[in-house]
Amino acid sequence: MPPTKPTKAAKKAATKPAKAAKKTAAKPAKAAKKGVKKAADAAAALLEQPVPGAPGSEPPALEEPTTPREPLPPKADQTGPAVVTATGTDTGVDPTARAQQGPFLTTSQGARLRDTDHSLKAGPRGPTLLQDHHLREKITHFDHERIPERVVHARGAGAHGVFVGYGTADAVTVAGFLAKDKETPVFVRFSTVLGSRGSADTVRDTRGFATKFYTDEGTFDLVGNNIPVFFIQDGIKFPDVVHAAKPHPDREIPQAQSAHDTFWDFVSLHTEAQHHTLWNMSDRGIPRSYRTMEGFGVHTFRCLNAEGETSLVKFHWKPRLGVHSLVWEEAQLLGGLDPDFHRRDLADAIESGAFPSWELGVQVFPDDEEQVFAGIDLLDPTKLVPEELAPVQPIGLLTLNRNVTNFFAETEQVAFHLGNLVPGIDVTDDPLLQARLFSYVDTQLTRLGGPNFSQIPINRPHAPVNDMLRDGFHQHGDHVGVAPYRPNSLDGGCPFHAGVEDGAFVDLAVTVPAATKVRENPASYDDHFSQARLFWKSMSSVEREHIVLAYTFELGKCYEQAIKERQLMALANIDDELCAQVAQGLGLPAPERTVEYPEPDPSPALSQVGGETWPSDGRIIGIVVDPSGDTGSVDEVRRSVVGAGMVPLVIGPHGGDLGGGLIAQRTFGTARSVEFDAVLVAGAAPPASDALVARDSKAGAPATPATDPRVTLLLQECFRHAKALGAWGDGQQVLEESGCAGAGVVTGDQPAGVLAEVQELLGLHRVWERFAAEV
Ligand code: HDE
Repeated sequence: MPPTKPTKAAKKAATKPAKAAKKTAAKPAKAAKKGVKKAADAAAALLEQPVPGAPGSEPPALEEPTTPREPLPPKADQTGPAVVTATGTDTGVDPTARAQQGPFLTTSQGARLRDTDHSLKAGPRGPTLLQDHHLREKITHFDHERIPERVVHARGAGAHGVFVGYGTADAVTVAGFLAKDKETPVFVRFSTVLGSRGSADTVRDTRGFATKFYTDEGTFDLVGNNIPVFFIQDGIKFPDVVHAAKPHPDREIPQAQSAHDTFWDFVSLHTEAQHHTLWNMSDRGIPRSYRTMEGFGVHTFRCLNAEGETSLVKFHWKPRLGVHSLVWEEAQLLGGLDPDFHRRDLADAIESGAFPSWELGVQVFPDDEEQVFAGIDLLDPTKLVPEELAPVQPIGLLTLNRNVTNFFAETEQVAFHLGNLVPGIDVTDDPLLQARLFSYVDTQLTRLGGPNFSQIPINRPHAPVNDMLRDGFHQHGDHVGVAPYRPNSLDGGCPFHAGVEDGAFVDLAVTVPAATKVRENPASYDDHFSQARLFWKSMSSVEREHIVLAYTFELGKCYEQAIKERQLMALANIDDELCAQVAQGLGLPAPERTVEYPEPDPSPALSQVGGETWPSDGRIIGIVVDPSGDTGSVDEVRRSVVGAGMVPLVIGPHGGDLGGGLIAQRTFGTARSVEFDAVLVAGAAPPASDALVARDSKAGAPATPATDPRVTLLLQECFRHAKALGAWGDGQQVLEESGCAGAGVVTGDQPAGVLAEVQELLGLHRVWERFAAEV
C-alpha cells in the first residue's frame, strides 16, 4: 500500500496557510493597495460614465480633428508590458509609453509624411510609380501582419496583474516569489483549446489558464487548464487527440466543437480520454466567465525546500468568485449574440474595478520512489487527487488589475513554456509533461518567427539575463564582448556558472530506477474509468442532468452509429444510469459494463453547486426602464448596483436619454437575456416604436400586447436559465404577464429591497430550484 502520510514539509505547509492568508487579506501589500485605489477610481468613473468598454481614452469629436497633437494615452485600465531591455534591465520608462511618438504621420524610419491617401502616380490618372516607397512600405507591412495562430489554444484573452505570496509555501519550496508579501508582476492568458483565433468564446471545450510570473529569479510559467486531468497519458498522443478534435480535414467543419465524429471516434477507442471528456461534458466545459474558473497545473511537480527536502506538488487556482458556468442554451445563444463574451467579461470587469482574483494553492504529497498517493499514480495525468484526501493549501493571491494595451503585442505574442522554471520548482517524469517540455519552445520558432521570441516585450524576463544565445531573426539584444562561449578569458571569463548560494536553478538529483527502454505504460495507467465514475458520483442531480444532455447532444451530432454505440460502451463503464439516459436519447440500447473496479467515494469538492455563497462582483444587471416613469429613482438603483460592485446596463425602448439624464446602454431591440446575470423591471414596458409586434410575438400572442414582446422574451429566457428577476411598481405587472413567477422572482414596492434580494440570489449564481433534475 502506498504511503499516505505527508512528509515533514507537507505537514508544515498544511498547518500554516490559513493564518498567513488572513494576514495577507488584512494587510494588503503595496500592489494590492494600488489595486484597491484603482478599483475605487474605476467605480467612481462608472457612476458617471455608465458602462465599461469605451473604445478610446477620450470621447471623439463629431468633426475629424485636424490640429496636430500627441497620441492619446491608453485608457486608464490599460498598460503594456513592463519596460525592460531585451535582457531584463528595468529602463525606468513609463510602461504606458506608446509605440507611437509625436503628432505627425511618419514612415517606419521617422520621416514625416504629407499624404498617405494617394499613391504617387504619373499624373492623376496614373500609372502608379514603382518609386513610391511609402506605398510599398505600407502595403508590404500590411501583407505580413498575420502570424500563424497557435496550433491549439488559438483563441484567448489576457490581462496583467500581481501575485502576492503568503509565505506558506516556505516549508515546501525555496521559490522566492512565494515568500511572504513578495509581489511579482504576472501576465495571464486564458483560452479555448479547439477553435481558431476568431472562434466563439462560449463553446463547449477545455479552457487554458496560463500564468507568467516575472520573478526576480527568472520567469516561471504555470501553463494549466480549467480541468485537472488530461485526455492522454503520454505526450506522443497529443497530435492524435488534437487531430481528432479539430474540424474534419476534408470540409474543415465543425469549428471549435467536439460534437463530431472524429472526436468521438478517438475518445471512444482511446478510453484513457474518458475522464477528461466527462469533465468537458459537465458544466466545467462552459464556464460563465474566466473569472469563475478554477485552474490546475494538471501534472505533478517536484518542489525543493531550504532543508533540501523534496515533495510532490499539484498546483490549483481557486477563484474568489467561486466556480460558475453557463447553461448550454446560453452558451449557444452567446456564440451568435456575443462570440466575445468571455473576452469582454474579463476586460470589462477589470475596467470597472471588479478585479478578478484567484488563490494559488498546492496539494502536497510525499516524494518517494513509487510516486503514488492513496493508490493514485501521481505521474498519470488522467488522474486527480480528491481534495478530501489532500487538502489544497493556499500559498498566494493572484489579482488581475490591468487590461492589455495592444492585443497582438501582448496576448498574441506571449509565449509560455513549461520549462520556464525557478529554483525550488522542478518537473517530474510524467510522460505528458516531458513531451510538453519540448513542444512549447519549438512551436514559437514558427509562430513568432525565430529563436529570439523571449526578447519580445511581453516575454522579456524581469531578472537580469546573461545567456550565450546570439544572433538569429529579430535580435533585439545589442550584445557586447567577443566571447559568447565558455570557458573564455577574452570577456574576463564572464558569464560564470552560479552556485546554489547564488540562486542557481539546480536540476534535482532524482534517482532513475534501472530499467529497460520500452514503448509502454506502467500497469497503473490501465484504469480508465474509476475516476470518471468518481467525478460522476460527485455531481449534484442538476449537474448530472446537464452531463446527460451534453453527451446526448454531442453524440446526437455524430453521423456514424458505430461511434455512438462504442461511446455508449465506454459510458456503461462509468455509470449504468448515465449510459441508459444517453442511450435513450440516442434511441440505442444501453450496453453492459465490461470492467470492474472498486466503488470510489464521491468528492464533494468536484461539484459546483450547493453550500456556499459567492461575491457578486462584476455581475451584469439589466434594468428595464419606462421613460414615462420615475427615472430618478431608477438612477438611484443604478448607482446602488455600482456601489455593490456590479455593472448596471439600462434597457430602454429607445437609445439615448430616457429622461432625467438616465442614458440607455441597451434597447429592447439590442438587449438579449444572455448578457445579464439578473434583470430588474423598473416600470411598464409597452411595445417600443420599432417593435414588430406580429413578428416579435410568437404565434397566438395577443395582437396588441401590454408588454414589448422582446422584453417578454428577455424575461422568459432569464427565467429558463434560472437567473434572478426583480421588479417594483408597474414592473411587477410586466413580470407577472411574462409568466415568470416562483423561486428567484423578487417583487416589492421598494427598489432597494428588491435589489438587495436579487444580489443575495446572485451569491448562489443561479436559482437552482428551477431545474427539475431527476437523474
Ligand atoms: Fe499545451 N500547447 N500541449 N497543454 N497548452 C500549447 O504552445 C502541447 C497540454 C496549454 O495561452 C502550444 O505556445 C503538447 C496540457 C495551454 O499561449 C503547444 C501537449 C495542458 C496553452 C502545446 C500539451 C496544456 C497551450 C500551442 C502534450 C494543461 C496555451 C501554442 C504533451 C496542463 C498557452 C503554444 C497560451 C499551448 C503543446 C498538453 C495547456 C503546441 C505537445 C496537459 C494553457 O506548444
